Amino acid sequence: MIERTAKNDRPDSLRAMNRTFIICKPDAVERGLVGQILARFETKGFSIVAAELRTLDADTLARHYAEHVGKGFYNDLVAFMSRGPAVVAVLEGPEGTWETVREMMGATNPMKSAPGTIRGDFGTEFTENLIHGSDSAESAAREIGIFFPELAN
Ligand code: RTP
Ligand code: MG
Repeated sequence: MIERTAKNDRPDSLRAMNRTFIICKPDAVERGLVGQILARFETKGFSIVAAELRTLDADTLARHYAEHVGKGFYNDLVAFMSRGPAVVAVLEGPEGTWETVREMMGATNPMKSAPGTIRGDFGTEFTENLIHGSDSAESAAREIGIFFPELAN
């Protein structure tokens, strides 16, 4: 027999779930904004299935930001991302959660991010833009594998 949950009245086995990976970057930790950032995702209805305060090293960042290695901003990005602890986390919600998380983050440049988004409400700096979120289902799987290998499929 399949159990139904009060929350959605659908069998859990039939409900397509999606996990995505986020980082509350070191500026978010320094500024004491992690609680507010995570609260937005929880209020939206996403679940935190893993979260840890972690200082990221250059090797891990090179894997995570492989697409940016060698770009003009890369050294500044690594210096920023490794200068203090970040909060790495995995969020779970319905299919397409990664995309909604990206919408809630706002555009990469906080000066161009819409009000109501995390970057739009909390930031002004291009590199120090508070939050990372996976940019596709494939990226989410890859990044969860880097940071939380115990959760990888
Ligand atoms: P993220 O990967 O961190 O979620 O950000 P994103 O997709 O919105 O932007 P992406 O193009 O992947 O860039 C990664 C991070 O590098 C920094 N950056 N600085 N100064 C610059 O020109 C520049 N360009 C990118 C930002 O921290 C950006 O989030
Ligand atoms: Mg990106």
